Amino acid sequence: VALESDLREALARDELLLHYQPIVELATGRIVGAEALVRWRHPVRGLIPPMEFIPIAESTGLIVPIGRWVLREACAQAARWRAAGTTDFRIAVNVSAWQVQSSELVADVREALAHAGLPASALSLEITESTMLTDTEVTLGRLHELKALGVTLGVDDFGTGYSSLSYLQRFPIDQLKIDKSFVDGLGGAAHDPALTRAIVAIGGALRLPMVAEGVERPEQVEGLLALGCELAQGFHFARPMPASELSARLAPTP
Ligand code: G
Ligand code: G
Ligand code: MN
Ligand code: NA
Repeated sequence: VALESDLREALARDELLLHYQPIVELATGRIVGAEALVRWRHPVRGLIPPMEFIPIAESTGLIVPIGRWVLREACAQAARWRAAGTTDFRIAVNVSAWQVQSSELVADVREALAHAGLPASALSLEITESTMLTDTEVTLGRLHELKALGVTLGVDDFGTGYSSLSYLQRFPIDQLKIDKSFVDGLGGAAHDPALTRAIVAIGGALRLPMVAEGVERPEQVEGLLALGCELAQGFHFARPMPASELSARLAPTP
């Protein structure tokens, strides 16, 4: 309860911040984008990870203003990186099921893009597979509204939803983010890559670009390339980091 009232003040007190985890083109190693990941610098408890406060934000409705701030901040930063020379840089922002249910999401996305001067094609919204499987009428309508803005829609944690894949054909999806649990199965004698191969094959069959999540070992890079996956993120490349650190690692778009 204490944390909840603190969270109400966190935005006004400027206590939220974003870290950015690079998204890398596997064939070249070049950073072509990043996923924005929110953190809360609590005055007493220190840095609080999203797993601990996003659920509170959702149950209190604070996710709407917090999500609005995340979109604004991430789009503004992406526009700066593009202006500095990484002209094809793309930013991925997580959007929870609660945000998709909110009628304010579409206007918030539109305003964040306009305020930053960022083209919609440079923004990818990550929507978890479980969101796709709930409240499908509202979800379907919302995703079409977002799609109409020109943003990329990506399925986060792809492969973990297991109950139905039919949403892939009904929803206007542009990209799949392969869940870490499947990437773990690549490289190393103890692992069986059969499931990973099957998951990547689904993306291939639907002609959807794929981003592998949670790449931790060099052998996984080879395995993903062999399967036809072109983009990845994970500790093997870089951990989530402050904007200033990512600035130092970016190269101009060739
Ligand atoms: O690094 P990590 O602990 O940052 O992130 C944990 C999870 O928190 C991510 O899987 C993501 O789903 C969620 N998350 C991170 N940032 C955001 C955000 O800005 N909005 C929402 N809704 N979820 C986020
Ligand atoms: O659910 P979402 O995909 O948005 O989760 C991103 C989360 O995964 C963040 O908490 C991030 O810190 C974490 N993460 C990113 N790369 C790796 C990795 O290589 N290994 C592990 N264990 N976690 C990772
Ligand atoms: Mn994500
Ligand atoms: Na994920």
